[in-house]
Amino acid sequence: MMETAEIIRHFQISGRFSGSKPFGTGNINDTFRIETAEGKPYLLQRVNTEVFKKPEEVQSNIERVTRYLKERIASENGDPLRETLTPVPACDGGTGCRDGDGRFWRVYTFIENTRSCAQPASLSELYETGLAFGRFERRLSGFPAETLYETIPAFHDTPTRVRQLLTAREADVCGRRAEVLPELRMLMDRMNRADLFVKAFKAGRIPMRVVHNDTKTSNALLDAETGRALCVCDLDTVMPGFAAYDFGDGIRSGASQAAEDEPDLNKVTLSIEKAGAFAKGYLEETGNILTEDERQLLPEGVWMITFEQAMRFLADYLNGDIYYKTSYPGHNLVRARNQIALVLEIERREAEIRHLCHG
Ligand code: GN1
Ligand code: MG
Repeated sequence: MMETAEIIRHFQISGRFSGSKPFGTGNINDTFRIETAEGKPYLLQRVNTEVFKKPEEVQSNIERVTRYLKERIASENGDPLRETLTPVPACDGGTGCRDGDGRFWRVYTFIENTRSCAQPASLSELYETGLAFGRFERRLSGFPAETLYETIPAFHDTPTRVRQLLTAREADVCGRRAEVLPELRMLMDRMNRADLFVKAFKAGRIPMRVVHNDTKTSNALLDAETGRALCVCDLDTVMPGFAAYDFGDGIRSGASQAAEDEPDLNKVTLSIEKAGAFAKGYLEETGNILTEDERQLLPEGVWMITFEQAMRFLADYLNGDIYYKTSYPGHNLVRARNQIALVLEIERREAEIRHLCHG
């Protein structure tokens, strides 16, 4: 594609551009793998500026966090070039660049020989994915959280997500409300549970710490040869937050027996074994940094993040599919129904989920 060749010239890469192709499965940004002659491959991304209104602040967070991680990794005798992302400097300074249409681009070195949790995931893949996200939080536990920008306001503030769904319902800009009354009712019936973490924080029971905030299993890279945890990617939402959402999102995405847009709701069940494998990896890394209350509340994050995700998909459907990429009409509704089914499954398995962090 001509355009990516033009963009990549604005970054300090080695080698000459020789080709690009779309890469990955993200719902927000556009990603390309760039090949170079006499050089290494790169990862080029167009950051979605409807979602990230201030991409320069996103880049500032990523630069600082990856620099800090590289020091930690080196001090643990790890490989700073493979165990975290490496943003490539732009020719005009910083690590991002605007094109003539105001679109925002960035480049990373490409980490080769990786894969993420396959669908359906194996227990060892989930364990390694838990290790990867837990290690990320552990290595960042000394980073001053309050100095990071909030790249999406109220991102995992579940009460705000409730209000956003109510606003979408009232506005009903596409006339879709009538079609989703049962889904709205189901979610509204549960809105009094939404403030659990906000209340625990206000009461001083849990801290805000540097978290990843988008721990779906595809965002953890495993070494393709050894299958071991290697690196965490998709750092756009790294900011202060609650560990329980990271814990919960790993299980929401990795322990469901169906993809999050599977239309056959009979397939939407939770594997407690898989949830346990993720929890084991995550806790092995974070056991020493989490407070006792924080650890107690981790299992609640599984329900909370799934409830929140269901609301976000349904709100986007009501708003006319303006946030998530969709592949067909009704995609967001399929996703919302899938996540609602998963909330119900999590409620049925609540006792088993509570046990995940004990023993
Ligand atoms: C988006 O970018 P991606 O696909 O990893 C979203 C997450 C959702 C996820 C659901 C910035 O993540 O919050 O959990 O889709 N990211 C943002 O698949 O909204
Ligand atoms: Mg993302």
